[in-house]
Amino acid sequence: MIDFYTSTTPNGRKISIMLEEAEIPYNLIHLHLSKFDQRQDWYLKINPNGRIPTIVDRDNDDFAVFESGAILIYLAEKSGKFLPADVRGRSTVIQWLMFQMSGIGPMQGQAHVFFRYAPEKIEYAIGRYQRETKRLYTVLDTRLAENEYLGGDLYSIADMATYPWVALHNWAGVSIDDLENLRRWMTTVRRRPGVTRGMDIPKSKKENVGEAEKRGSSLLV
Ligand SMILES: N[C@@H](CCC(=O)N[C@@H](CS)C(=O)NCC(=O)O)C(=O)O
Repeated sequence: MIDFYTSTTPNGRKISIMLEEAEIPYNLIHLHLSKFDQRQDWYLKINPNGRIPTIVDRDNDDFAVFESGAILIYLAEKSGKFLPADVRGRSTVIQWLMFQMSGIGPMQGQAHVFFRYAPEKIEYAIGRYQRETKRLYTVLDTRLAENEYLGGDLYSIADMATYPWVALHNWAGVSIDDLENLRRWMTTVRRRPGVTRGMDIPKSKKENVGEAEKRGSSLLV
């Protein structure tokens, strides 16, 4: 059994999608970010970064894994699903997973912060992070012009990592209307039953974003 520590944010949704898609049994532990559950000492022992998501594998000597990309790889290897075994296929999926982890997540996360939450509207910061998010989406669009999924012909953990972020493009103030291939892929991924279930776990409840931001927490980063 997997203990899954998460909240209602895109990095958490990546893992709920994977657990649902791969049909891996898990216990859900919903952390309330606005109450700073993620900064408690007990939690820092399993996630030194004090953020969600984290898993603890009760069937592997309580092995803890933090960082959503590392969790996806761990679960793919454990289940034998959604990560090809051949060297090239595996590397291709990991390349697109890293592209999400190092590009889309951090850049779009900053677009959320400066566009939605920052008390001052700093045009330079808003423009910079929205433009960079759009540029990264354009890279996805080009990739998806010739490939059904990010890893190629097969749906993989790279798609699971990217979908919950692009699904929030409006929240970042970035349009995907002109990115036809990205929109086609969004529709295909959204229709998967595991994705529909995963995107609703845990159920959304309004976090006290304003209060949390004042205290230095980035709920959607
Ligand atoms: N690189 C980390 C990022 C995790 C992250 O930023 N999580 C956010 C929610 S999506 C969080 O826990 N925020 C709470 C806080 O900033 O205190 C990962 O991919 O796991």
